[in-house]
Amino acid sequence: MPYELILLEVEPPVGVITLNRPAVLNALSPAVIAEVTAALGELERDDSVRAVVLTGGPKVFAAGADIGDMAERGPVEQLARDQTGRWAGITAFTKPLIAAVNGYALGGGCEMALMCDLVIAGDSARFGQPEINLGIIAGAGGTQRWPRTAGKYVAMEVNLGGQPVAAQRAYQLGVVNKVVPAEMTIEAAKRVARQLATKPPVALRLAKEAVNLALELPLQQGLLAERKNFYFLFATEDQKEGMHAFLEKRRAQFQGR
Ligand code: DAK
Repeated sequence: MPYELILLEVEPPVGVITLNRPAVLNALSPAVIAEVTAALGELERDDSVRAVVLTGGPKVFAAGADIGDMAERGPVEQLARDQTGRWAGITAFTKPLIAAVNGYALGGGCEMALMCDLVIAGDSARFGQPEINLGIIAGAGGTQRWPRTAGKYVAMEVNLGGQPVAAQRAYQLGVVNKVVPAEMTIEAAKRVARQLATKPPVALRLAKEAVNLALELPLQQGLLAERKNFYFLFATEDQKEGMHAFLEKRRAQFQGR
């Protein structure tokens, strides 16, 4: 499908989605989110792709939802547009999704990064929820994912104060996996993606699912879900391949079956 607001590249085994509205700092209009989730759908179905990088390019990740698009709307209109349903396409993606963040990741941009599985930040990255300055609050997870990631007090600072958190501090808070020089961010994220692409795809999917469930379920239910995924993997060819390769002292070749 042709895209107008994003770029989609497939360099098997890695897919790269780049937000592409530089004139408005990659502001996330509903059309952008629709393209991102359509691209993720394509990459989900493409067996040659085993991990995906989501980036805003070298200068900015995204300065949030499109304020021009929202300014005059009412609540019923907002509700009817089912933005939440569209954004859910990001968290529904089952392959590893790695955010490569340079510059501002604000509002919905920050929430988009927090929806990814790993975050590689350039040293120019700034993460924040400035919605408070617009008379609203975060609407795509900012009040929920910050406390689960960085704890209550940082979440309060970010959501009430509206000041962005710089890359290095975000790293210290555990909000990002790695900070690299800004010009290296996308390549560093691709490197992580290529490493993950060598892993068994079904196990990757079930590991991702189980870790995400940990944020939702009481411990015993989470452990049960983990155990079921663990047992299920003994039905895969990749489990046999992984264990035989270990015993035969060779590198495993995982097929995703
Ligand atoms: N929307 C629209 N345009 C934006 C924009 C945005 N979020 N951010 C920047 N721009 C535009 C600017 O208007 C400017 O356009 P021109 O004037 O050149 O035409 C251009 O991008 C360059 O921006 P600046 O001139 O402002 O650049 P600076 O370097 O001076 O400042 C900045 C960069 C990022 C600090 C500043 O642009 C800024 O504060 N931007 C707004 C940040 C913000 O408040 N973000 C939160 C938006 S609310 C939901 C899903 C998502 C959301 C809610 C619900 N559901 C699923 C229910 C998300 C909400 C939000 O993100």
